Amino acid sequence: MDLNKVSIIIPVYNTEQFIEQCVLSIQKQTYKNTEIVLVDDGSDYSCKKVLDRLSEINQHIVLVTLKQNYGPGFARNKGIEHASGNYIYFMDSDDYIPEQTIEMLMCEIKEFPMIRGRLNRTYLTSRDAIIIDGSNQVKMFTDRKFSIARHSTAVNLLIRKDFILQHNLHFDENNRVYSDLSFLIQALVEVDQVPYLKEALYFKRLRNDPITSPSLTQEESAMRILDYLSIYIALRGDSSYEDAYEFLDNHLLNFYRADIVMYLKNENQIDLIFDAVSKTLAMVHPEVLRNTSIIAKREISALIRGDLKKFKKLNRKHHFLREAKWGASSKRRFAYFVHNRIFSLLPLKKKQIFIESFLGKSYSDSPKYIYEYMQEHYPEYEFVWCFDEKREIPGNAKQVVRFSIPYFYHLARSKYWINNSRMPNLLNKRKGNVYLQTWHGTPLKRLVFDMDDVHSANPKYKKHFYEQSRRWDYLSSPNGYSTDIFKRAFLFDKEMLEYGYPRNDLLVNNNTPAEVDTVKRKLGIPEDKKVVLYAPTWRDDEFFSRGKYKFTLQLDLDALQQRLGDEYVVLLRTHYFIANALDISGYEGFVYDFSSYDDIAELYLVSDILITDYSSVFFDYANLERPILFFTYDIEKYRDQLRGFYIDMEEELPGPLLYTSDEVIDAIENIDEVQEEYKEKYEEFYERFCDWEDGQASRKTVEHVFGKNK
Ligand code: C2G
Repeated sequence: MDLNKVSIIIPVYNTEQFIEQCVLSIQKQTYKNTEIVLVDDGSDYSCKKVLDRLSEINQHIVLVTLKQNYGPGFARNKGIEHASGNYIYFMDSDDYIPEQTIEMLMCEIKEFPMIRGRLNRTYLTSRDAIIIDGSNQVKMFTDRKFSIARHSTAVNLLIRKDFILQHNLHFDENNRVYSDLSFLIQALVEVDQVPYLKEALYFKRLRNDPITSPSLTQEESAMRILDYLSIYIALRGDSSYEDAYEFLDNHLLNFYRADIVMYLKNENQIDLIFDAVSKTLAMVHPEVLRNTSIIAKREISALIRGDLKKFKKLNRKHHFLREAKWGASSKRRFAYFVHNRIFSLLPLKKKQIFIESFLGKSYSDSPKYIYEYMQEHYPEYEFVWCFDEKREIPGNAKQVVRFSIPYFYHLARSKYWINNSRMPNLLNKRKGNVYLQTWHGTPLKRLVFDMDDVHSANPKYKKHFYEQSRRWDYLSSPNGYSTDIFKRAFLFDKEMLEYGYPRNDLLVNNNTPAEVDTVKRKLGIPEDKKVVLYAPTWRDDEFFSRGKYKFTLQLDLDALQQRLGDEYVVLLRTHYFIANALDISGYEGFVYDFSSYDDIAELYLVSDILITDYSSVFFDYANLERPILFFTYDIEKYRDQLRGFYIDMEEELPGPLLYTSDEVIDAIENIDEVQEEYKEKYEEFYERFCDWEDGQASRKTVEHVFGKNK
């Protein structure tokens, strides 16, 4: 018999998106004597197909198929029955391990019945091993051995099979989310100590999309809480686990503080779990309860007594106190607290509009054009503009600085919100508030729920986006193509305003030589030179910190100046997320940096040629029917790793893809030929994306939301 074989047990339920990577990470292990027991727990056809294919090509896979979905506890028990190795190792099907994990654990298990490695939570699809300190020091858990069960998961645990059989260890088959806890407690009461090796890593995937594809523990439901309570009751009521009682009691109290309290914040949910929580807490040893805070003690005592009325009263008061405590911890939090708890109680101002563009960074985009239209035609409305600093703008709007107390005050009191990007997720939307979301571009790059991995600085992007977009009442769409994508990628099902973009009215109404000259003078650029505008987008993986992205200029300004300087000037315009300034010293009179200029629409108007990459700017610029070049030096990375696109860049764009500065310059020198070559594609593109723009989008949008003005 092969004494050193490790059977890796993986229950699988509809994780076709992740399972291949999980298996691949096992194939790459430096420890080769393994078998993979995949237990298909009643998955759908598409996942079954992946499992069949995997087991066909890998002779180390044992595929066990269950007729229906029994849950991970049953599946893991079945896996143990089918395992032929002397050692068992547990994984979840959406996780993966670095190459040396199994080898390290096998090296250090020695005579112990089991050994545990470290969990590392990640939002990413692939990560390299993190070398911790390289010393491979085993830590022995003796008095605190139960803390091995702290995360309620058996993954990254290597355990002898004969130990499992000898003690009849099994996973709870009735519990969907917390079945591992029973297995771990049964195992831990049988040993005096457990070795732990922090170098033996395991990557536990946090799903970046807890909305459409939550993992079991991401489900926010009464069911998950009731599952937890039932496993606690089963274990705590069994005298063979007496050694674990103190650990279990503390575990329950932590669960109470982290999960139950949050769930009960919504008062409508109290009745759903009150009795179960009450019964469970009554089992906790009074000595353990003594260590909790006064707030928790009071609540728990009402719960244990089953006094629902008292509990509801305390719950309300305590949530207020918890929020106040949170609010006292920083200036910004205090402002949120005051907004949600105080300003939101004041009456709504029915004719007040709170308006913002690009996170308060500029006076621009559709909000600007809606504002200017309403200034003229709807004078009875009052506006509060939000900026990051005070600005000169037309009209008589109030101005507030983003995140200041007046900002929160006016947000709470304005009946209407108009915004082209996102509002902070900690804000409560009031009953009666009407939110017009104008968004800021026809999508080329995949958006929110159409994205797989999220590489940007905020890994909770999808969840936050979902919560924020639930507040939108109206969404502007520039074309039919965008309507379809917005519905799907934003999970938006309220009113779509299909009138084109208010921000593009200028391009339709003011595209005359006289207007162009006026804007050129305003910008301070030569009227006798042609203009090239370079407006690239941002890169998700290049950032200093959240919201502060980096951009490195790849255009060779020397070469551009040498070959084009007599005829052209270049306007540089980085995306509003870009935090670093570009160095253009030495190019005065040829290169102009308009990165912090308010409104890009005015830059479009004066430009003879646009160069961009994956930015939505070209969809708008195409309204002018002028030439567009795509400087896509990093297209492979951008398309294949970072975002992925909705349209086929090679086939459908109205201009050429260029990869070097020389190619860009050649194209500009031969711009007439380029235009001729792309004529047909440009026409098709224009029809598909610019068709709705008739210069009336501001009016139509405003009339839809605010009604026609008599
Ligand atoms: N923008 C700009 N200057 C740039 C790039 C963009 O002023 N150099 C403005 C344009 O109005 C553009 C908008 O910001 O349409 C959005 O920029 P994108 O580069 O397309 O990137 P992003 O902000 O990620 O939005 O559906 C659209 C997508 O969400 C893209």
